[in-house]
Amino acid sequence: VALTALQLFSLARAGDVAALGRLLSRIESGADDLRVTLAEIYRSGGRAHIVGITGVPGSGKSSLVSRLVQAARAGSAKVAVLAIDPSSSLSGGALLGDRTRMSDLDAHVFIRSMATRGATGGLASAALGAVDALDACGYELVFIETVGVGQDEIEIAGACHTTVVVSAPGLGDQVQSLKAGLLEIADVHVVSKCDRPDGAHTLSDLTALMALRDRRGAWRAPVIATSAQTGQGIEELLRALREHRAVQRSSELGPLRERRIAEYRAWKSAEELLRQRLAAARNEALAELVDRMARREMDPLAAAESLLALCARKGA
Ligand SMILES: Nc1nc2c(ncn2[C@@H]2O[C@H](COP(=O)(O)OP(=O)(O)OP(=O)(O)O)[C@@H](O)[C@H]2O)c(=O)[nH]1
Ligand SMILES: [Mg+2]
Repeated sequence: VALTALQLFSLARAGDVAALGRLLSRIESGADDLRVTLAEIYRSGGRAHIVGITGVPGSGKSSLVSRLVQAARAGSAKVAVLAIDPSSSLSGGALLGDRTRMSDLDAHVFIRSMATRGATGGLASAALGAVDALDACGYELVFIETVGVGQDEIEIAGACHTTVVVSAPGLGDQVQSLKAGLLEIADVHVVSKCDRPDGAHTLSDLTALMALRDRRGAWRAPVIATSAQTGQGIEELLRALREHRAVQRSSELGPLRERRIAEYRAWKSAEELLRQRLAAARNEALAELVDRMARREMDPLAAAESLLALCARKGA
């Protein structure tokens, strides 16, 4: 018997990890019966600390997260990782299997990768919906790893309580994350792979760059040197994440961030809804509109207005 999304959610909340996995698959594929469940999930969330980890390809994000998970688990938190994997749309199944087996080792760690662009094309909503589900299921610390390339991926990392931007030595230009426009969104900077001899150079470049920005206020983004190989800086990073959350909780930064995230999500959802409805309206009415335009009986803007009017009717 196929379980409904709501049933899967109840099971997942009660600790059924397989049910949680199936629920996330449905969220990823944008299943039809999700509406009520997603609303219920959103209502029951709000306790987890959501941490976005981003950086250019190969900067060491996954290795760092794996260390962070170990360190956080030692402090006995329930930890989840959602990796937004740009390549896994091709190799999805296999990769997912691997990740699931990794987390089988520890019942309090849940690791999952999500392929870029599921059926509905709404990457941000699917990813953040999945994070809501992890939050509602009692994971206290949730990491989202996204590659810092592409608008959605960067925005997702920014739509978290704490955003970590990973820079690494040896990837060409001194600080590639600067070029990628990532440094702006960092609450915490990491220079990874500091076991490498060229790590010191990247570290001093980034520190110099950050010193130029005199950001006043309750929080100033620290620069932390780490190595996934030796474990250097991992505890310090974990402390910085917790400190950032504590500062948010005791200042205006917390409510401000919550509102910023909520605004982004409402906007993103509206965009996705509109895109879906436009696609439906297009199937229904575009052929006729195009004919009329071809005969010059209708102009492009009037055609657009007709399509939008059809969308509005669908929403009603
Ligand atoms: N020397 C050294 N190498 C590292 C360290 N962390 C990661 N690497 C290497 O850097 C490469 C990329 O590491 P990943 O952790 O997969 O990096 P990523 O940012 O998750 O990569 P993508 O998800 O593909 O963007 C691998 O070859 C790692 O072995 C480190 O602390 N020290
Ligand atoms: Mg990775």
